Amino acid sequence: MSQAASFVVHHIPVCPFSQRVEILLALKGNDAQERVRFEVVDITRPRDAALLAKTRGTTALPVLELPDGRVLKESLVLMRYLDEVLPGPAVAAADPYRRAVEGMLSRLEGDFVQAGYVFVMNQDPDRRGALRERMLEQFARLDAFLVEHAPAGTFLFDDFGWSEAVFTPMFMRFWFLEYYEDFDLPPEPRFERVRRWRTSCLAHPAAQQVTREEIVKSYYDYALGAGNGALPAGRARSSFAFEPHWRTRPWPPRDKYGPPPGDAALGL
Ligand SMILES: N[C@@H](CCC(=O)N[C@@H](CS)C(=O)NCC(=O)O)C(=O)O
Repeated sequence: MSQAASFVVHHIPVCPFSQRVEILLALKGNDAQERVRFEVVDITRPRDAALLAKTRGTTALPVLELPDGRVLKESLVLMRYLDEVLPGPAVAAADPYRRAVEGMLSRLEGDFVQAGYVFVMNQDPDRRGALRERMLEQFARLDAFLVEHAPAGTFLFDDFGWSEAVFTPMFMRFWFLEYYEDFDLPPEPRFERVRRWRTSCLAHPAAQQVTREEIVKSYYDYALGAGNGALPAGRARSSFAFEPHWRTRPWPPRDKYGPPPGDAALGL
C-alpha cells in the first residue's frame, strides 16, 4: 500500500468474505492494490466504538470506507464497487450475458456457505449424516450449473474471474470440513465438474492469501459450535486470537465430538 491509498477495508484476515476482496484486488493488479489499505479487526475483542459508529452498529466485516467517509458493506457489493472504480482489468465479465451467468452463480453462494458453516458448527453426532448430504447437494448444484454453462472448461469462463473470486474463499474454508468432519467429495460423476473447478480455483496464484493450516487452527472454535470469536465453554482464549500466532500452535484434535482440550493444550 502506498501514499496513494484512498480506500480502507476493515477486515478479519482469515475471513472468507474479506478474502473475496483481496482476490479481486490481486486480479486487478498493483495499481488497484495500492489504492486500498486493510485495517485489521480482532473479533476476539470488543469492537472499536469508532468503527461501530461508522457502521451504525453492525459488526459484520468486511466494511469499505470511501475517501469521503461513506461506508459500504457486504463482500459482493464491495467487490462490484472496487472492480468498477479502481484501475486495472475488469474482473466481472464485460459481456452482459456472461455477467448475468456470473450473477446466477453468485446467487448460489448463500446456501453453499450456510450448509458448510452449519455442518462445521454442528455438535450433534446424529445430525452428521444429514448435514453431509446437505453439503453434497450444494456441491451437486454447483456442478449442475457448471455443466450447463461451462461443460468443457476449467473455470466458468476463460480464466479465473468473478465467480472464482466469490467461491474460492469458501472452498478454502471448507478445509475445516475435511479436517473436522472427514468430509470430501465422493468420486461420483455428479461432482466431476465442480471438483475440476475447485481444484483449479484452489491452485490459482491470486487466491493464496490463507493456508489450510491457518484455517484449520483458526476455525477450531467453530468446530466446537462457537463462531465469530465467541468462547467455547471452559476456555479463556479464542482460536481466532492473533497471539500466540497460529503457526506456533499444535494442530487441534480432529475429533470435534470428543472431550475438548483447554487453552494450554491448544497452544493459546
Ligand atoms: N454477508 C456478509 C458476511 C460477512 C461476515 O459474516 N463476516 C464475518 C467474518 S467471516 C464477521 O464479520 N463476523 C463478525 C461479526 O459478525 O460480528 C458479507 O458477504 O460480507
